[in-house]
Amino acid sequence: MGSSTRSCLLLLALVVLVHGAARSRSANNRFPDDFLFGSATAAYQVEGGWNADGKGESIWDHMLHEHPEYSADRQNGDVADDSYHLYKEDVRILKEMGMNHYRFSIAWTRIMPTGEANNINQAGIDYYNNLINELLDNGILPVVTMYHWDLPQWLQDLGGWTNPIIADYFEDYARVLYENFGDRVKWWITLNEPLTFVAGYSNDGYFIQPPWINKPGVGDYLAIHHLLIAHARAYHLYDEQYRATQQGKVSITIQSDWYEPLTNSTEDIAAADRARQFYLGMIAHPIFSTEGDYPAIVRELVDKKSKAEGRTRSRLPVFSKEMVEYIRGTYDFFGLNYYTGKLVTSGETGKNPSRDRDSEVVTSVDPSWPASSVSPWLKVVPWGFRKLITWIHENYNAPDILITENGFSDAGTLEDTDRISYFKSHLTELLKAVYVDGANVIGYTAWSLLDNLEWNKGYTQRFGVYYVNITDPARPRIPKASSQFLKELIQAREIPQD
Ligand code: GBH
Repeated sequence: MGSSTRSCLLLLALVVLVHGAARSRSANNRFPDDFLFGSATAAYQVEGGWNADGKGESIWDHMLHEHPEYSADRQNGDVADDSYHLYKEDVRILKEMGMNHYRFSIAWTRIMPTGEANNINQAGIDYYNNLINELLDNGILPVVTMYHWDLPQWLQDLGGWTNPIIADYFEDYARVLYENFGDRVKWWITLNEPLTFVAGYSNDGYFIQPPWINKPGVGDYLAIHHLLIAHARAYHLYDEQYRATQQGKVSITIQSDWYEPLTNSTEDIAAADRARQFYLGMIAHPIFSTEGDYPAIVRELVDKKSKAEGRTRSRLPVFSKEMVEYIRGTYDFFGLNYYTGKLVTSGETGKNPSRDRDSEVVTSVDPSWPASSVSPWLKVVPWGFRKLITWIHENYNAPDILITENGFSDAGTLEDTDRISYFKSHLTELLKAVYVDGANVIGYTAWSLLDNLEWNKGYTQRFGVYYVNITDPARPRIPKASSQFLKELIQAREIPQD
């Protein structure tokens, strides 16, 4: 080959190379065509109408009525964003942003005031029918959470999640939902963040939540055990009686921080893995892993400590072989909530006994992580998002992952540039997990559509892309800069580059 041919080929190769690089760079920035964008809320945080038209009392109604002092600003969900009356406004702003889906939750007590199936409240069914129909009329898919922490107080009086009978009641509830809404709702999430709400039985941390029962390392484990069964019951019910005709998907939403080893030491690496097993695997492993059941390290450590405490049985109940099989595989996708990351080393912390102490890990945060959020727990750790997604992809058989929450809190400014950069950096890491690591992320749901009642923090920590002035009885929805950012991003299906 002549030297001019050679340099010609070389040039061609160079052009192809540069072109390819440019292409893959822009591809990395672009969302897959069928990727879903949405936003989320939860019933107690937005609906209000706490006793309207026959709604029953939930554990959150109960606690914040009895103990207004448990709330940072003495607010409660009695009126909240008044979405019970203003749901058309919510749909309007979802459409304004071009959202593909809306993740909202159903208040069990609005439909079944005591939680029992012999007592159905038609006004509650009507409300959700109206919301679902309004969404569909506007081309928005409903993604429905069955349980976002607002248990009927009547069921709590029977022990709530610590009573195994809860699985029967939850299955009854799921049946009512499939029967009434399943013709139109194709995305179901049984439970939101199990490991967050079971802390109501262990008085863990600073998150005061109902039933606020102080039985760490016992009550929370009972609740975990029974909610896994309840979830599986709802899943199998769908499989056996509804899937053929309704053809939707049923799964669960799990929240996890990313747990990064404090140093590269073998000890810290093992500690970080223990943290993932105790704070994510505890729920995910029984459902999503190949072998099912609680993670081996969880079983081993809790059993060992229970024995050393002189107990006749483990504080963590044991599943029969049949139950392990019954729970394993009860998912159609992985619902993931991500907010922040932690550094992990081994050590002893927490009450004795408690899940924290059982895990033999101590967590901390890196002082260099931005603490721009008003929520003290929410340090900005975007790279943890990618690592968590990829860890789930690799450990649980590459499931379809729907990000069901991700978001940032401030005190309530309309020029919410910190929220925009939070979204931007997290979406950038999400796309790395997709294009570089091969994870199957099918959608992203921003928490939250509206500023809303941040549980016992009231309105002091605001996550909305729309601002709500809760002293204005009309509760107008006012767009923040971040809603415009999401609108443009969804339109372009691409992360804007500076
Ligand atoms: C999600 O939980 C919830 O699903 C959602 O309802 C909530 O509004 C949103 O996040 C924002 O918080 O009281 O300082 O001890 C995310 C996991 C678990 C983070 C409880 C805050 C309490 C911190 N959350 N945690 S603190």
